[in-house]
Amino acid sequence: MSGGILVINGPNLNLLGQREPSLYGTQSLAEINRELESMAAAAGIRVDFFQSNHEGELVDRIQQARDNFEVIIINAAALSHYSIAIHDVLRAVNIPVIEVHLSNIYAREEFRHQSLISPVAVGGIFGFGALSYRLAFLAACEIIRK
Ligand code: CA2
Repeated sequence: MSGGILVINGPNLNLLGQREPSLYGTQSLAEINRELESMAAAAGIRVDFFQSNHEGELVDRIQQARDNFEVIIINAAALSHYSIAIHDVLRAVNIPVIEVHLSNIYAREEFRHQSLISPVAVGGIFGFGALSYRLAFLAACEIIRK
């Protein structure tokens, strides 16, 4: 089936809700995804989810998204800051990309201030915890409607 939104999460985000609640909140990734699922159902838009701790698996999944999804929402986690492979594949698939971060990466360590996702994204949302995903989802729905 083609169309819809693919939500991708990178390394360690499977730990959400279990550790570092002051930085990343108390909701698990499954809980965040459930909220996005209800938003998708209300909007009549297909949504699919993928999380991996492995750069190559993320690259494979993004390659497969070509011609199958209208928007990619991605929190590439630490890979955001240094993965040329993810930058390249996002550019190659030619699908609008929305970058998400739970935390405000620009208010943290300097090594988090660079994102290799931003140059290939239509836009990004960071610093609102789990709300960042929901705001990104609304933006994705608008992109699909236009
Ligand atoms: O703020 C974000 O969403 C980040 O993408 C999260 C990444 C971090 O490397 C980025 O700089 C910003 C880290 C994800 C790790 O998530 C954990 C969750 C719970 C416990 C430990 C790590």
